[in-house]
Amino acid sequence: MYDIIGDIHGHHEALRALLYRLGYRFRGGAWRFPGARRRALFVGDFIDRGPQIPETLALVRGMLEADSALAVMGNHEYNALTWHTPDGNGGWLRRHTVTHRKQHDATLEQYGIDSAAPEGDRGVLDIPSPRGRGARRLREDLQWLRALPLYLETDSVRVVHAAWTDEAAAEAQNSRTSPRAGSHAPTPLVDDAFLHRSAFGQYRESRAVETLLKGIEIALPEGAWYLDKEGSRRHKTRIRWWLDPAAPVRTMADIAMPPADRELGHLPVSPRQREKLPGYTGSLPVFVGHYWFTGTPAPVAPRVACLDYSVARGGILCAYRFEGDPVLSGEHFVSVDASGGPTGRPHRFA
Ligand SMILES: [Mn+2]
Repeated sequence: MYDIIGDIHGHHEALRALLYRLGYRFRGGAWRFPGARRRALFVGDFIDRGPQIPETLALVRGMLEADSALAVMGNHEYNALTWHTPDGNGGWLRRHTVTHRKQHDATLEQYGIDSAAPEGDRGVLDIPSPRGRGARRLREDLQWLRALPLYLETDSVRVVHAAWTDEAAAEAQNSRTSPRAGSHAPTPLVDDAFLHRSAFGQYRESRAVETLLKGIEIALPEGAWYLDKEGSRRHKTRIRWWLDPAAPVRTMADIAMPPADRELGHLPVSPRQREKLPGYTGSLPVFVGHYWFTGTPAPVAPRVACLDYSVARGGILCAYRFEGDPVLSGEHFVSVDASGGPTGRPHRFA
């Protein structure tokens, strides 16, 4: 069975403490569960924002190689891959804007790359051997991250960074990113062709990445907007895609994610906006990260749980001890704070 672990964002100490609390131990060069009876399953977003990004990647990679963990890609890994990949026209698949740079800065800095220097304003994936040890190490780590699937499905559970729809999963599967449950693919799944197609809106690779890694958004009514955490004006909002479309939805407060649910909560939801709400009717539980939740961890639907509780913003690093539960329970969340200290109710381990 699996211990599904939320967004880490470079919080290596918290990750070690959480693994320890879950019963994993460092043996033979990697963290493992005694007797290999359980495996960790990571929802992605290992990099950016936090203090020990290279160390976090080394730990996760060690577990994947020891077969004591599985992982899917988060939007931060995908964004890093596109940031560092040339677009063929003198730019990059992810534009090097101030906002994008700010999101990726902690990673660049910890790999010793000064992104403000002209030399640093380059991708490490465009040349086989970039100058500087840090740049070479980042290149090597990004090459490894490309092997992460966009989602995973085992016979008991589904894991995806942001949102599950059957359609998006099928679109990812038609491309070369088809996941193989129970294995870590040895070859890059997110290859150059995939990256290029996914960076432009009209391809199924792009639709798959948007839904699976970034979530589902709806356009706000004409003229409505809010400021996001980076101070940019936003005319769209992420929605709680897992909500039952048959349940009553009246206003943005019912369907939008923060901060739009608060700031624009009074706005009505049109039938057209409502159609964008897929709900989740699958029989396997789905675990996601991505949403910067706060408060006490709990499932968001009978078979959907978010494990991102904002460790990189003063919150906690959260896991779910999955025992094959057909309906998820608040009792199965296990967490630590950013310094690795235990939080919440004590968990009794079998
Ligand atoms: Mn994310």
